[in-house]
Amino acid sequence: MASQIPRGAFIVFEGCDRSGKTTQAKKLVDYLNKNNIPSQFVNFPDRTISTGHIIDEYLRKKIELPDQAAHLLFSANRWEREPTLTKLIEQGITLICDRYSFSGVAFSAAKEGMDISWCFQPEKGLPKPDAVLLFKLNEEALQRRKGFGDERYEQTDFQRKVAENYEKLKDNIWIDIDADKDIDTLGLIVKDIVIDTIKKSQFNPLERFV
Ligand code: Z5A
Repeated sequence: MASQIPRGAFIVFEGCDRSGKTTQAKKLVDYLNKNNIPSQFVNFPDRTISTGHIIDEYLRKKIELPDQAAHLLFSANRWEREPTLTKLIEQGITLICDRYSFSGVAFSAAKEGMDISWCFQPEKGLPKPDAVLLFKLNEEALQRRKGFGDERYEQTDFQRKVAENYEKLKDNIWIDIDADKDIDTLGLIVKDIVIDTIKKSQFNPLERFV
């Protein structure tokens, strides 16, 4: 009788700008692979694929788009990657994903006139993560990090609204991470949560957003 192949976990890192998600996600993937847990770093927006080229121009303020069109483009960017992501997870590869649908909703709904439930609609059907680690940094700690760049959304007031929206999106798969810690200490905390999630999810079916 064929034994069931364990699937990879799908773990998302979310948080405001400069909260340290990318640093931790890449560090973690190195650690997992060195310890024979096959894993891959993925990030959204993926600026290397078709929809991502337009998103890159939009974020660098080279083009303007209506808020709704920009929102749908970010979602389309996830749908463009979806077949690859699903296949990797089924093959047993754990994905550590730097921003996902929750960024899509939290950032778009921080704009005037954008309804949070409308923003979630195009995400329905995409793979649902097994865990979402929310990197939280208070404003004082954030000021100590390197400054904002010139991209769209890199303003304190806007980031505050994004943080409020994250709170509205939380359910039982979310875990708050106090990101005001040095990189190595944070790495140990994140690693324990991720290993635990990989073990718990490996024989559960991958869920989808409904
Ligand atoms: N967006 C959207 O609107 N809709 C969507 O659907 C999606 C995204 C998916 C671009 O994202 C924008 O797109 C983003 C959301 C929006 N806008 N904003 N703001 P991106 O992926 O291109 O960029 P980002 O995610 O914003 O990167 P980031 O937030 O700037 O970085 P981070 O990943 O949180 O942090 P980091 O790069 O790991 O670290 C930042 C700095 O802090 C760096 O100098 C590190 O060396 C330092 N650092 C990291 N960790 C520490 C600790 N622990 N202590 C001290 N210093 C640290």
